[in-house]
Amino acid sequence: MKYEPNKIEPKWQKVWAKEGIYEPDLDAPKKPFFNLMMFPYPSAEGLHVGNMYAFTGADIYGRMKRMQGYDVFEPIGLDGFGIHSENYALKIGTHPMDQAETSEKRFYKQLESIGNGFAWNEHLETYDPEYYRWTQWIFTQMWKHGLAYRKKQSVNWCPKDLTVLSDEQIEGGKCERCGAEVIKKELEQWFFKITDYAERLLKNLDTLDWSEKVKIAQRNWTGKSEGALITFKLRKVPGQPDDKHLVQAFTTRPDTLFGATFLVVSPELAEKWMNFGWQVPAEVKKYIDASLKRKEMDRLEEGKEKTGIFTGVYAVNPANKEEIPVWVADYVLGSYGTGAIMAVPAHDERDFEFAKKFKLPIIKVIRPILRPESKIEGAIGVAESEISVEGELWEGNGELANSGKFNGMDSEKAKWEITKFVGGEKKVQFRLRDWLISRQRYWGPPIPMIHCEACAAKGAGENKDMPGWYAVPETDLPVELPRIKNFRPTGSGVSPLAAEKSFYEVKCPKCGGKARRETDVSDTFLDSAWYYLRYLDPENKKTALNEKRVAKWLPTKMYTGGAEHAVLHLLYVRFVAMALHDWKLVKFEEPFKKFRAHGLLIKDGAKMSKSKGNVINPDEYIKNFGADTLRMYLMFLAPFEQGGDFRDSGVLGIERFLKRVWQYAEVVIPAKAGIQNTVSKKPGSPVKPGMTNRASLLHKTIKKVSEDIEKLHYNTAVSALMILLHGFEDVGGSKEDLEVFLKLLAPFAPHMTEEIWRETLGHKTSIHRELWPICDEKLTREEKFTLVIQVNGKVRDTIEVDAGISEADAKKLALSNEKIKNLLGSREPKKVIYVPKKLVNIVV
Ligand code: ANZ
Ligand code: ZN
Repeated sequence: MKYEPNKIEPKWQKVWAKEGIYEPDLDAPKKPFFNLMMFPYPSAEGLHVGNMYAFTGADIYGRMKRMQGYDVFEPIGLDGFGIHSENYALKIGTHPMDQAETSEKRFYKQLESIGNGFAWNEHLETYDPEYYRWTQWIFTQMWKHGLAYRKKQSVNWCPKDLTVLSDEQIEGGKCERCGAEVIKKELEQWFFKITDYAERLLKNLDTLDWSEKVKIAQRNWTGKSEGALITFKLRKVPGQPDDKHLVQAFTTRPDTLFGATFLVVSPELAEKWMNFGWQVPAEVKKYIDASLKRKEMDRLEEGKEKTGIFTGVYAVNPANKEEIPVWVADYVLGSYGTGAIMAVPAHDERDFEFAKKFKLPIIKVIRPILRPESKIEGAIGVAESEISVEGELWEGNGELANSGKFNGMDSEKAKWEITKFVGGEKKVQFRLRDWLISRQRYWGPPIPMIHCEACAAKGAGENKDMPGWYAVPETDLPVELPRIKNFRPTGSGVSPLAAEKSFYEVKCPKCGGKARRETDVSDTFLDSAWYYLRYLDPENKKTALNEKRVAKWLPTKMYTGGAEHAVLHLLYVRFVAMALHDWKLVKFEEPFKKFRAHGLLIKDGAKMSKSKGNVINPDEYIKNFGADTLRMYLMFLAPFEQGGDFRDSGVLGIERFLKRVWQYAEVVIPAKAGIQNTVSKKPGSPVKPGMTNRASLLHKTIKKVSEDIEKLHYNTAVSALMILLHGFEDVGGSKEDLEVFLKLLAPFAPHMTEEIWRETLGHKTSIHRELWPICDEKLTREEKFTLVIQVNGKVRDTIEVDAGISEADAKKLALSNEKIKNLLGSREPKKVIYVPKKLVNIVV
């Protein structure tokens, strides 16, 4: 029979679904293993091979775990709300609701074809009102717990997508999605107070088994700095006290305060001062206005020439009472710290550049301490330090100079002494900002809030800081997204829903008067911040999550997804879990014990992506080669966490391999009848030396494949299987050997192995329900070698040892050898030398 994946694959997909082999008992799992993978957003033409790469890699891991006796739960769904899907609908001129239906069919059909062990019964879609009812419920809980608030803010605005963007959605000052230049806009927005959780989000990272680069990205994003707030008095006219106005600066180096020779305020803070009535000189206003048009992100660009302007205002350095000029410059950010800095040009590079350009005074207040050893040893050490002393900029610690009574003090100590001296306060500052949750778009869950003017006027409401606002009562959820004709974003800062009277005109839940429904929708990242919980009971009509199942299955044992979500999704999802934990709905704080980021697929040297137009559609390959071949090919490229370069020639190589597997198994057919148990060697194929030990090769392969899958080194697992097949072809193998081989291959080529397992070998149940082969360690050891033992270079004995013996063990064996012990007597060895695979020489 010919290998025909097009026939085999759909056949087994149906059988698996019918038999429910990927549907664990969610209520009573014995060994639960939640194998989560990031669900796709079905925006464009369909699943692309990059998605498939991610899902296959995650699936192989899950398949091995299933065979290792775990109840593996591997759900899938669609992250179908949001701007990706909406833009696509706009582009092709359909309604997002219709498009969602089309995409869903298409995606699910494709996802079925890739051969993953998905638990299809638990699929979910974020745009399903039964799902987003609970997304809205989570919003109302955030509100009730004081974690949701509304505030006017200057936000990042994409003039092309006509929407607000969070900082995370901007790359180099451009909209991450469409590449348009991001501008600033003042809007009323909803926020979640993720900053309340900054410390925990940071601290818990240490407990997580996650890809290191993702943890680093989260640490940087959260950006904890310990420093101080120092207050400066402002003076409009030099020498004339006018102590009504103050400005605070956040600094991580209060020890350098005596060297603060000017202050710099951000354009944002300067604008606020103008709003409070600061009569600003015309050129200064011009500078501020121009700076505000630029995005913060771009202002930080390295190597960018510093710009700024003197405000005409002075401040008093509280340490030495010197009057120092106040400048406004765009290298200071409005959104960090207090939006103002004390500039210490002698010890901060940015300030140094600025001072040089604008000829501002530079006073050194920290001297590097000469290390004692460099004083003794002379030349090199001293020279190194001298350079730093003489150099113009010293950013390190040291001892204080030019700092009055603090001279000579260690700078670390001086930090807090000086803070105290000037009445400053210690301050921990995070880079993390609150989560901007509202979007002025159509395709998302309406934010479930109602505003009543009458109540607001009376100061009534659920939150005293935000009178007039009410959460939609739970019984009224979901607030269904109406099907409207004009769903196109308006660009005026309001959602298209704001034009739908029938949508926004509601009664006040409190006074029954005329009120207005919020017309913004929530950020897609809220949809994906809790989907893993819903998978466990997606049809639940009573509660967002099934607490019993959640307790059994979570945290997930594995989560796989793209590193590009390192700071977006992965931080939000952790935050929501912590909040749910605090509301006593889940026991864990961290939803994912283990997270692994897969690499990216490259095509012709560029990341495969829709915007680059180099996307490969897996359908074609599945049609021509079968999903098994494509799966294996993708996994063969490189370690899964590294990604790889997609090439057609590689696909052909894997196809040949699977055809050989097929061919080889066909020879075993007689074994099925029980006539013959051993496959005869192919006539004419030479027996390679080293292949004679069949059992050893087999067990080494079991060990290698198991360990490699555990490490997600799928490429080398595949190589090991190739070597084993060679071994079989050369020296033959028993039916049992073939079965072991098929089990090891099953996670990679689930259809073909099932076909051979059931049809050719006649098993009644699925190979995917078989137990994973266990290797016999004894058989995996390498041969022995003769270890020579020498004393002072003379051979005294030889012993047989395992080839893989460690240096420590070899030395131990040599020293405990009876002959050697007698020879040495009471003499202590001075040195023991080991030459791998050869000898141990004991020097006495
Ligand atoms: C004086 C000083 C002296 C500083 C010195 C550094 C070195 P991290 O570690 O990132 O928290 N800074 C504070 N607010 C800022 C803002 N809104 N925009 C730009 N820079 C700001 O950095 C904290 C340091 O960054 C602060 O400490 C401040 O400069 C600057 F030798 O104050 B430092
Ligand atoms: Zn009211």
